[in-house]
Amino acid sequence: MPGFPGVDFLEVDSLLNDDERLVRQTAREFVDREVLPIIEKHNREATFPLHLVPQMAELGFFGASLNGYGCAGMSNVAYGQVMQELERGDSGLRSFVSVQSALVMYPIHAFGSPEQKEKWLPALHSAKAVGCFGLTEPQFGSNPAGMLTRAVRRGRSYVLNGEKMWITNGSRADVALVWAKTEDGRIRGFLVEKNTPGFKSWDVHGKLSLRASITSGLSFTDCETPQENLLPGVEGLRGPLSCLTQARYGIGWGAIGAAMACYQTALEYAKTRRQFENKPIAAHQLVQDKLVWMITEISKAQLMALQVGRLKEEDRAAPEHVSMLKMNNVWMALETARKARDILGANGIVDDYCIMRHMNNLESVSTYEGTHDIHRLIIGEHITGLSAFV
Ligand code: TGC
Ligand code: FAD
Repeated sequence: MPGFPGVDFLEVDSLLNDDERLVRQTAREFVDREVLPIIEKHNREATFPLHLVPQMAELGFFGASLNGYGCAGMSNVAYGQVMQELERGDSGLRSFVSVQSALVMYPIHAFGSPEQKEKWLPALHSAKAVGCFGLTEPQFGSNPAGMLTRAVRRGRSYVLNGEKMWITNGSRADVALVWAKTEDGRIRGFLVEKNTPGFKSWDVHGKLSLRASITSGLSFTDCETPQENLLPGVEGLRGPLSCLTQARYGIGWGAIGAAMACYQTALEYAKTRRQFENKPIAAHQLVQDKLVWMITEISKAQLMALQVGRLKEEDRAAPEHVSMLKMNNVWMALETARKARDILGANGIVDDYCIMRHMNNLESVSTYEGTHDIHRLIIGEHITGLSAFV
């Protein structure tokens, strides 16, 4: 079967360098060869394809934009290309890499002690260990500042009590980065290892979105964590939010991949499906209108992702730039999926085609890492100087 040809109306490829194109091609072939043949089965059975994890490690996808500790040190744009291709396969696959890279490896790299870095970064990079990121709680999602999880100092340990919810890879993780308030009310990060007494996890079942991804709850009951497991380099909400800035950037690229898959599927279908006068539906004006909307929005999304990526490489990407990228590109992908589903008519609702799976996944992607509206308000605060949150 021929591989994915790409969607590149504005020749955005010409703005990439050779390394970036090579990384993208590697990720593209991996997805065509290893992911697409098996993903619908995993989605149907609500299982994550764990056997792909060592292969992704081998390809250097974990912590790909970090330097040292065996990491690939690739450019932010090359990393974005990987995220795009993985999400063209499935948002669950991109989620796995996002969490491991941006939400667990990045904070250890940026805020960890030398011992924490030595212990965890090579293991996470090679996927000998899997990590998760526990910020959201049952009562506090968009407003993590309200978190109830507490860490109280006892001798050379911290004792954690509380609950985290909707945690990607929570039950699979060897280490959970848990954000909790200490006695002074400051938010701190703790590396809680699997099998620590008092730490439990369970899986969320019945998901109609991100089915090929593990989503868990975590609970901490008098869970004693050595003080060496506290991330020393950051205090306050700035800690978790700076990790989110990294992960939201990856989602901004990933969403383009999901949109590309839906567009390509709808285009091929519209050229062969015939209705009225034996014309292909692609010849009907309203169908063309939908396809043109998609390719235009995908092209704009590519340019936005590339520009934020280039700013990031110069250390000039602000959180509000990343918010616009995440907000716009996920919305664009969701609208693309809805229009593509419409073009396939009844065939659009079955899993012989990827569209409905992407559409359902994108509902979660629109919610996690800051909902669409939270990102509107972050940008709104930036341009007006007035916060809608207080
Ligand atoms: P606010 O007062 O605005 O800020 C508190 C401190 O944080 C700093 N800050 C940031 N730092 C780095 N990056 C950012 N994006 C930052 N945004 C803010 C800020 O400068 C301040 O620092 P300091 O030193 O002055 O204390 O905080 P707020 O309480 O008003 O909250 C603002 C708000 C609503 C935007 C924030 O809470 C937010 O982003 N909420 C959304 C929560 C969210 O995104 N949760 C995601 C959970 S993880 C997840 O979904 C993983 S999905 C994984 C997958 O499967 O892919
Ligand atoms: P709420 O905060 O209750 O929001 C509900 C609605 O109210 C939304 O429409 C929101 O936009 C709106 N709203 C809230 N506040 C305002 C406001 N001030 N103004 C206007 N509208 C507002 N979390 C983690 O910590 N780690 C993970 O690994 C992780 N993985 C996830 C995986 C999946 C599949 C999902 C679905 C979620 C995951 N999350 C994770 C949680 C995710 O980050 C939260 O669901 C998200 O932050 C939203 O929180 P909430 O669901 O509590 O919604």
